[in-house]
Amino acid sequence: MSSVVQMVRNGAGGPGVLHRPVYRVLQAHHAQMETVHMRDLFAADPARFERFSLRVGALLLDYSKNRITGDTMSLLLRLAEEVDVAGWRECMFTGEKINNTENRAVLHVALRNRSNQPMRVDGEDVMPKVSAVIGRMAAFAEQVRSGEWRGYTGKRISDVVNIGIGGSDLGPRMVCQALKPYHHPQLKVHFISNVDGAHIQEALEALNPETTLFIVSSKTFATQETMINAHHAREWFLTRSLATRHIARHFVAASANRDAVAAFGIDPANMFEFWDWVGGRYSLWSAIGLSIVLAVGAERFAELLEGAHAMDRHFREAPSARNMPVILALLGVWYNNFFGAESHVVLPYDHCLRSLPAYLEQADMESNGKSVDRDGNRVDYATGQIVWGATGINGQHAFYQLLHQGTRLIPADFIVSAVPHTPDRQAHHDLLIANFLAQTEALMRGRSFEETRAQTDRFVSHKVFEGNHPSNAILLSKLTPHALGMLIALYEHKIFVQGVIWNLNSYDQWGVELGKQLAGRILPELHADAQVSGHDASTNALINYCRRMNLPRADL
Ligand code: G6Q
Repeated sequence: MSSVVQMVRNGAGGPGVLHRPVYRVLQAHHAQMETVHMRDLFAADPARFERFSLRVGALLLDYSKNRITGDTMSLLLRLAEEVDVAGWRECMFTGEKINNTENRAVLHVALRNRSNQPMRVDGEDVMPKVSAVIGRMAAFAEQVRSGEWRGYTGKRISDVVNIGIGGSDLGPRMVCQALKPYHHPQLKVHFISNVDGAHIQEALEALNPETTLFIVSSKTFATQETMINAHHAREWFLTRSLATRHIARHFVAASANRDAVAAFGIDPANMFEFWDWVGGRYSLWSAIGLSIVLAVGAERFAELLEGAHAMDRHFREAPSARNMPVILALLGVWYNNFFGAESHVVLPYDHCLRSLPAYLEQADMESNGKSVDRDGNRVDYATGQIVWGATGINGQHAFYQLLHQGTRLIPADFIVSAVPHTPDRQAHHDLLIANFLAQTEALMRGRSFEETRAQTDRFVSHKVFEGNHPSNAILLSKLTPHALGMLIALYEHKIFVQGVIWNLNSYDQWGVELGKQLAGRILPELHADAQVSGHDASTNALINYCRRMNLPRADL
C-alpha cells in the first residue's frame, strides 16, 4: 500500500508547500526571477513557444508568456513530486476517501468514465449504476425532445426550468450557455437559483404551465433557497393546472435524497439519482446535468463526458512535465506562493463562455479557499487565489486598465475558440482573435519609457506599460461539447493538484455553513413581536430596521 493511501486511510495529509525541501530552493530561484522581464526571455530563446506549450486533443495551452525558465519548471515539478501528486491522484481515481472530513470518496471521474474499466467505492463497482442513470436521462430527454412527452393538456414541452443553486446551478447553466449552437430549436432552458422572489417571478411571467417542465436539482433536497423556489413553482403550476396528478408530467428531480423527493410530490420514477461521492460543484456530469441533456440531446452530452474522460486519461497518464492540469496548477502556485499574487483572472474570448468565470469562482474558491490543512492545522502559506473574470473583450473596455498599469500582479487565463460557430460572421471573429492576441502581447511586452517617448512627448510616464504580466492562453479548436468537457476537467484537475500542494481537503465546504445556521436563527426574528436584542449591536439594529420596514405597525 502506498504511503499516500495509508495517510488517506488514517485521515491524514502531509506537510504543505512551505515545508517541502524544494521550497527554499524555489524561494532562492524566485529572488533571481523577480527582476527578469519576459521580453528578455523571449529575445533570448526563439524556441520559447515550443518549449512552453502543449497540445492535448482539441486544447492548445501556450504558457510561454509566464515568468518562468526551464529551471523554474524543473523546480516546480520537483515540488509536485515531493507532495506526491501522482499518489494522491491514484487515490482519487481508485475511490479512496480523500474527502476526509465527510468520509467520502471523490469520484466525479466515474461519471464520465467511458472506458470499460470498473471504478469502485467501498469495493462496489459504481459503473453499472452510473450507466443506468445516464441511460434513463437519455431516454427521458428523447421523449421530451421528440414531443412524445406531453404536458397535462396534451401539448409538447417548450420550456425547461432548472431550479437549483450553487453546484446544482452554475455547472449546468454554464454548459447550457456554452453549447447554445447545439440546442434543440423548440426547447428553451431557464435557470432559477436566487431566492429573491424577483428571479422566479421574472422567469414564470414568460412561461406557460401547460408546456413547462421543472427540474428540481438538489443533491440534499433540503437547500432552503431551492426548496422555496420549488414550492413556489409547484404552487404556480397547481393554481393553473388544478390537479396534483398533473405534477408527474411537469416536475422531475435530480437528487441523492429519494425520500425528500417523494415527500415533495415528485414521482420517484421521475427522479434521476446521484451519489454522495459526487461533490456539488463537480456534479454537472451527473443527473444534475439533466437540463444539458434536454437542451443538446444525449449524444452531445455523451461527447461532453467523452471530452472530460479524455482529459482524465491525460491527467492520469501523462508525465508531469507534459501534463496540462499539473502545469497550470504549478504556475498558479508559483504566483500565489512566491510572487504573492492574490487573484487570478479568467478571460474567455467567446460569448458562449461568458459564465465560465462564475463557474470557476465556485469550483476553485469553494475547493481551495481554506485556512486549515487536511489535518485541521492552520496553514502558514497562502492557499486558494481569488478567481474572477468576465468576457475578455468587454473587460478590455472596463477593468483591463488595472491589469496593464495597476500595482498588482494578476496572472490571467485567456480562453479562446480558434474557429467560431458563426463562420458567416468572420469579421467579428477576426477582431475578437486580434484583440486576444494583442492583449497577451501587451501584457507580456509592455511599452518602455523610450518606446513611449518615441511616440509622444506628453504625459509619457502615464502611457508607459511595464509589461511582464503573466498569462496562459488556452485555445479550443472549436467550442464543441468534447472540447468543453476537456476544458472543464482541465480546471477540475488543476484545482485538485493545487489542493494537494497546499495539503487541503478540496472537497468539503464547511465555510458555507455558519451563514446558513445564522440565517435559520434570524428568519423568525424578522417577524418577532418584540425588539430583537440577541445579536451584536449592528445585527440587532439591522434586524429591527427590517422588521419595521416589513411590519409597519404603529407600536414598532
Ligand atoms: C458545492 C456545494 C454547494 C451545493 C449547493 C446546492 O460543492 O456543495 O454549492 O451544490 O449548496 O446544494 P444541493 O444540491 O444539496 O441543493
